[in-house]
Amino acid sequence: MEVNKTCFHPVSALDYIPRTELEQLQFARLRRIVQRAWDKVELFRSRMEERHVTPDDIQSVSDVAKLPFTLKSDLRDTYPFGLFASPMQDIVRLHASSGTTGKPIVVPYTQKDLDVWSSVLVRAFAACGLHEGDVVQNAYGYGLFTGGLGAHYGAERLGATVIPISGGNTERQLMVMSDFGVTAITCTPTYFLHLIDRAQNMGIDLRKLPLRAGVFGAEPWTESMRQRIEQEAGIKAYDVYGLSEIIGPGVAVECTHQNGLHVFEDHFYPEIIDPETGNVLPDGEEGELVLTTLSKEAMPMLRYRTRDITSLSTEPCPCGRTIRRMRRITRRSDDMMIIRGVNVFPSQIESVLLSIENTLPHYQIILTRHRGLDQIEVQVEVTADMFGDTVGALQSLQDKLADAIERVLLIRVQVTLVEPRTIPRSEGKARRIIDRRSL
Ligand code: DLL
Repeated sequence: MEVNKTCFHPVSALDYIPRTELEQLQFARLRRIVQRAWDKVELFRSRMEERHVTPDDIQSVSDVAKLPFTLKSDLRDTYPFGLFASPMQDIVRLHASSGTTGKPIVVPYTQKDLDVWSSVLVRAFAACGLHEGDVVQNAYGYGLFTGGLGAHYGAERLGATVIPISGGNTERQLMVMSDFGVTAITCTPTYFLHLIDRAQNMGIDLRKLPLRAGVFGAEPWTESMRQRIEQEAGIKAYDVYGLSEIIGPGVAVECTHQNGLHVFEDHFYPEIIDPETGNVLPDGEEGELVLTTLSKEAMPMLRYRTRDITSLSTEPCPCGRTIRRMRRITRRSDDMMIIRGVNVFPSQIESVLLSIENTLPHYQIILTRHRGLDQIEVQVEVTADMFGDTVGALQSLQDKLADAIERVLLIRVQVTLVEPRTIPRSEGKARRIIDRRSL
């Protein structure tokens, strides 16, 4: 296949590597990482011993399936440094992410890990059509969250001019965007929607600015959100995926064809499993994404269960990249709500809301329990002019939404229409579900 290298950066060559060579590289790296995990991390060694597996049992890439899974709870149970495979003097950076309890999980990097991280982000940005000379407004949060510093070093290494503005202070974001010749932005998709909102309020037309691309991730978003962003800001919106336990942003990214995220498989080996049985599923089937780091020194991860639901595709992409693609992640195996016995995913509600006119992409799902019965209320912002309309118009929109949601979820929900900007905004990930059922 003809390789379209219009957005090519030298490190991107690995994106186009023939698959047989890729597999050899993956195999060599897998053997090394399994040996490292065995030698340096007590938990990995004991888990492997329980399964009667040693590093010598890894004779091909598919032997990864012989290895035990690693769970978020393993990081919690070994908090803070129990899974580290490098001594502290070799660790040059620590980040952290929320755990399942009060304590965060801690992720370490050696200098080489940081180099790998920047290199995958260079490949990610290049895949989105960014290049040397771009002016990148990095509105991911700086700090323990991996988004800010991760994207920062990647964009710098790409040769872009980076504006390390971090999240928040929306008016200043818009001033910088208007005055500094910003050509690309990185932040969560919901925060960008908020920027669009505020820009409209301040009379700024984002479509008239040089801004041409956004690299959005850190939370699930939908095709309808992409359409709104692209139309209202006049940019191309790309999806970037990652997680702290593996490296941070830069595990997978869309190319300019916007049809699935290419996984940087030479560093992160993906598998899809059935979340119930743990069995590996073939490419094309939907299940839980499991990732094994192939080069991480400070904290190798063996078969980390991400809880993110997706599928892998080996279909060739018109961009010519040989690395596999994963479908965008719209749900996790653990954000499922069970409401009156029915499984409900917030992304299902979101796509209904966005498909109906006069709604804004800001909503919250509030779960309560009344006399043993789960109640679900969906609060959604609607355009300001709806409130200037008759009560009848509001009522009919409310009914229309409730009907549309019922058709998808098979349960009746209470829909409450609220005025624009009443739902609390987040500078990072939007808080979509408020579960008051246990109170
Ligand atoms: O969110 C890393 C990141 C930063 C990714 C900036 C992209 C951009 P964590 O805080 O550890 O790391 O959260 C990881 O967020 O398991 C997914 O459930 C979710 N997530 C991340 N990116 C996406 C995405 C960062 N593009 C968790 N689509 C992951 C859907 C995403 N979900």
